[in-house]
Amino acid sequence: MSANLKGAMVDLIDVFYKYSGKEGDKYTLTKLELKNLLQSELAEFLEGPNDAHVVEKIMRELDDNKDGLVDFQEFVGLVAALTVACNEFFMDLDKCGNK
Ligand SMILES: [Ca+2]
Repeated sequence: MSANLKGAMVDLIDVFYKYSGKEGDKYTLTKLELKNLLQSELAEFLEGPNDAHVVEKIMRELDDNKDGLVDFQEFVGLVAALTVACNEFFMDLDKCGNK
């Protein structure tokens, strides 16, 4: 797998619009669209993504401007937080000499 930042950025945009275009405004995620995205793309990162309360909680945390929708900027906040968490996880592994 080749890694490049530009490709990762394009992928991030592609993934967002793949889900945001399903219903309502195609530039924002509704709660249902967010739920589908979390279940399909990030199930292994999230505890109980099938749980309605979990989706509700994530939605509330992401929805900075409180309009009941998650726009791309709000979505990127989630991805950045998860990426930082992943990085810390791998740095810990490194410390343990498991890498
Ligand atoms: Ca919003």
